Amino acid sequence: SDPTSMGTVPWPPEFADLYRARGYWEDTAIGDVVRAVADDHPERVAVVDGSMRLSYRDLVDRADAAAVRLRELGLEPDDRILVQLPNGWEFIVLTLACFRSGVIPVMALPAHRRHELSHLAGVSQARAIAVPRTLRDFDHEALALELVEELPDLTLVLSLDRDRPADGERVIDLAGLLAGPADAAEARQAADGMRPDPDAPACFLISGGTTGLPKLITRTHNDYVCNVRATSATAEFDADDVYLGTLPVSHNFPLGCPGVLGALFVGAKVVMLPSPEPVRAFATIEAEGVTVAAAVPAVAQRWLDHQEEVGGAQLASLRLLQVGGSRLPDEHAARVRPVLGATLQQVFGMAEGLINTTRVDDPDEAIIGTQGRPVHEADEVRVLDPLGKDVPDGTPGAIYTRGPYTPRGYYNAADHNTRAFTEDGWYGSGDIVVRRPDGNLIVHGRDKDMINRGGEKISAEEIEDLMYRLGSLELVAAVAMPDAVLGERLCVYVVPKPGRTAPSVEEVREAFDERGVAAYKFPERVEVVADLPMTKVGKINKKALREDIATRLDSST
Ligand code: J2J
Repeated sequence: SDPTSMGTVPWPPEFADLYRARGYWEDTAIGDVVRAVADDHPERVAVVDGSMRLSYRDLVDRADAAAVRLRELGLEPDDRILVQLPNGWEFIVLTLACFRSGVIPVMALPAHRRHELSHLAGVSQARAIAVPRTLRDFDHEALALELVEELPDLTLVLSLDRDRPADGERVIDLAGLLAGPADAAEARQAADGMRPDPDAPACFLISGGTTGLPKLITRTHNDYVCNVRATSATAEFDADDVYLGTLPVSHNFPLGCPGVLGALFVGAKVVMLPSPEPVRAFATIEAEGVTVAAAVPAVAQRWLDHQEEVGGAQLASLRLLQVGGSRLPDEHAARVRPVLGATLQQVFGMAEGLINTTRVDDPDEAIIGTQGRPVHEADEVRVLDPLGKDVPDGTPGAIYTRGPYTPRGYYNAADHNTRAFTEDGWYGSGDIVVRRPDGNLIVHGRDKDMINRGGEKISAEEIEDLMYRLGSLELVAAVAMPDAVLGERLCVYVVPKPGRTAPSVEEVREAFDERGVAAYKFPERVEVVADLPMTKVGKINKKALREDIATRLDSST
């Protein structure tokens, strides 16, 4: 039958029936949730982005008009559109238009380049790509047009230029597509007629996984609505909240945990910022009365330092700071309430599903020292030893999970699914956790070959493949090196081929840039060695290398 159901692993019927019977799955499309809020509060402000302010009515009317225009461009339900837009109102309207029309957005990052985009477009069989015309001196439109030449399914480029209409010949003007409707009632009726099946994919999120190139995670309307509602409950979101969207909004965390969608589900206001830089972020928090913001630990740390430096009451309205994506050191966690005057919510989540959070009224000890517990009563969590036996509370083990918003497989990845999921559908994230008797989890480490660079995930295997293509290397190992700001940075150990010299870190970075690799994946240190330590089973001993680089960094400071 259709390609989506072929590539997607459904929940077994007994689980689907249970989730539906209990009301965890509401059988409502995401677009209808927001439509209903807009009908109740049409005049409320939904989205603020610089001088642009969209009421709920404006927002849903624009989304409906855009849904109709997507259809007029020939995009059908289940067609994929690669979305690579910065944090702005346009991202929200386009995403809602997709949710209304059944066109599936593939959530790329602004930092992605040719290497990532061609992979994502290829795996998702994307028919369209939406980009800013240029951003930070990079010509996204030109790259998108090159990809159209190379990829048979990809035919449409939607280009966003806020200042002037994009050149209509080769590209579609995204600003025009997102303009309001000529006739709002007509657009709404047309969009209502496109309503997708709530069990169909709403969007494709990108895995921060461990194998070569990223996998796509299919999130259905039913599961994502459940995800948003459950995280909204633990963040205690309501209509008076003002959410600051400052992390790249195509990430699961700011998109739906509860994030932008959580705010729109309760009639709250979303404020979009292109960067979390503290001077502008603090001014925006003050001006818009922001109550909830989400940050990765590196951003939280910058905000803490900035507030200590400048003092003042700019953050008076901020009640909750969510921090997740990588481990927040306890000493910074302890500073959040005294310095920022906001409650900390630690968030240990994954685009694959399961979200854990501390609760607003938890004791400080739990808020500071744990990464929280599952947000939904139907989340199942097991902590297992290497033989697959449950470990007692207090003992580290690998986390496995199932639940109403944790899909049972990656998109079109049968082989990989057999490794990432158990036979009875438990997803193993590769995190090593300790569960306390009170249910709270502490992320203790991980058993996956990934570098977590300030919340951006880098697959070691992907980096090693890119390094081998340089041609001069016999052996390569990508490992995390400790960093005070980002937690981890990327270091590569290399053994040159006989008679060859190893490339310098500058040469490696240049080569990665030429291949069109996202800059956050550029190695930051190259260690040239004569050989690499091996484990007993003949694999490169990465643990030894991580310890080695930590010692080298220590002794050089
Ligand atoms: C330690 N490691 C963490 C934390 C994620 C909310 C928050 C984060 C993500 C996310 C997300 C961590 N402490 N607090 O999607 O909705 C690491 C773990 C995990 C991986 C998932 C959300 N929070 N991590 O980070 O899909 O290793 O999602 O398995 O990008 O990040 O990465 P990702």
